[in-house]
Amino acid sequence: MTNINPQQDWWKSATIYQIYPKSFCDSGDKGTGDIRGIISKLDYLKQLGIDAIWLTPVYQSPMVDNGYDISDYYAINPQFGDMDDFDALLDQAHQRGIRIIMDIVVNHTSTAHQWFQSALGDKQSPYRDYYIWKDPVNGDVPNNWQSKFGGSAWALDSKTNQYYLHLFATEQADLNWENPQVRQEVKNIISFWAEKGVDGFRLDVINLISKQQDFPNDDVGDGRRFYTDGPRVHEYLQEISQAVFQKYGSVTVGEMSSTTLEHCQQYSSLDGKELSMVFNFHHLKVDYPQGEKWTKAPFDFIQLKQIFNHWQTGLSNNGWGALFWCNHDQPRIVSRLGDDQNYRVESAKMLAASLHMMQGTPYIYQGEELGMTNPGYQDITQYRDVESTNMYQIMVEQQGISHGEMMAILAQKSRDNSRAPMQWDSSAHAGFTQGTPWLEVASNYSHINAQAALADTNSVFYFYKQLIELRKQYPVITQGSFCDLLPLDTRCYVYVRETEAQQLLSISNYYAEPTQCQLPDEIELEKAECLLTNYPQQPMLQSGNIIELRPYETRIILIDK
Ligand code: TEU
Repeated sequence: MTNINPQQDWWKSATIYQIYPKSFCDSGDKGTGDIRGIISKLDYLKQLGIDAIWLTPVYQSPMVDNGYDISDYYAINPQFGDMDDFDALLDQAHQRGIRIIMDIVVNHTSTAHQWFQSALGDKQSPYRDYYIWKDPVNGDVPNNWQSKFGGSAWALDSKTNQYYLHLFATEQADLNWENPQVRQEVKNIISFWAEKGVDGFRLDVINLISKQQDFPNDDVGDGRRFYTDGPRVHEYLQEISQAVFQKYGSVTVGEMSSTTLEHCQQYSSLDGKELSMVFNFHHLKVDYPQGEKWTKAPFDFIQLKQIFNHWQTGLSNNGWGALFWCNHDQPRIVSRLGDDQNYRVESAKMLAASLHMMQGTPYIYQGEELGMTNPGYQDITQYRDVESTNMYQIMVEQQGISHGEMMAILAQKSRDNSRAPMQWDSSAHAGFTQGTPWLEVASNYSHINAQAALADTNSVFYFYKQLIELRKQYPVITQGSFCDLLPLDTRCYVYVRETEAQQLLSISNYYAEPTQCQLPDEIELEKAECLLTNYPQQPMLQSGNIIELRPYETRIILIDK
């Protein structure tokens, strides 16, 4: 059991809602969402019951990577509004008891940032050492590290004949954290937003900030082992945390790419020296065969359970994890692990319940609470994401994958699957904009939308609302121990959370076929109370400790000891 101080650790019984502003709500006819649009939907979010909003980047940016390429950390992108709009959002959210978490992207800046502009082509610039520069090796790139968006991670500055490192797009240059001035800039940026009253920070790819300084060639991989959870990363996080996060009492969540449990125990250790909690992505790679994202593949259910079990038990009493299925980089979960055609509502609810009863802080990505699906784009011109368009070019034009095959892969894996505009109602463009949306709305918006969900007491929306309430009501969800009761079951995920007073069972059928599962004898089902299920009728009869489950059925069961 985990001991929790509710005042200090408000985020341990909280649920956080992620907004991707460009796709959330356009207050006018630009075709892109904005801050005024978000303000107009705060009452909707209040009704859902969330505690905080994680706002993905709204800073000044050329938008090559939709705001993850920042050119001014102290200004709002005019596409989203201005600083007055931002202050109004903060104020309006706070008035409703909703906290605001800002996205901080400091592994890299946009190449349009004035630091980079000054550094480019000038070895004497005071900002040259803010970035990572290397001489060519044998007239070529310094090493074979690959960009996460495809191709080499190095780009040439022809004027000085040196390469700069970019782990993401060419327009996202990695900062040199070895330079103490860079770390001071980061502290200044975060302090500026904390002073404004922002409640917390989500730190983009923060476990990539410390690179192994000899920059070796990688003869077995793409280079990530030389900069992931790197040599000085914990030292840097402690430095920032002490100077800023601890001073302002900010909640923090680090996005940890390709990390390990051991590192995450330290990043989120309970002494609060580094961060409040961590995102890891291992459970979202169960449909990447041999680690390969760009293939079409079913998911590995047993592996999914093993990964959750490993992290649930490993972080218990040692750290704190974020619980999530969806974000702006991931396809929609109901299309990915559920059945978005025949059992959309049932499977969306099952996936939600199966995740939300774990220990950690749940994150809901905009539209997930409506059971929104992948949009099913069929033409390459419908895609906007730099990663998708790069990969299309690399795989079709350079590697010879057929256009049809690549379109099928993108329909399953592209980040644009989650970036399709939020579906508010059945009016034109789903009520997202009065103009032409920057990315096409999914055609199912006429029946999958917020207005329809609010009018239907059995909707996915109200199911999420109940999950959020249960977390506040039952300490066993935040504090209980975790045990997978049937790790080898090939259809059901059945785990128990336990405190001295209570047991909470989460029982889910992950498939479209009816099934049954046999619970261990020590689970006393006679005393059980069903707190939530996704079928409106009474649960099916059970004899002994056998539970019959309908397609994608889920049950949350409480047993008072
Ligand atoms: O993403 C980090 C990241 O590595 C992935 O989620 C990435 O999008 C995926 O591996 C590609 O297959 C963060 C942001 O969430 C993402 O939107 C940014 O593009 C990226 O950092 C760079 O800032």
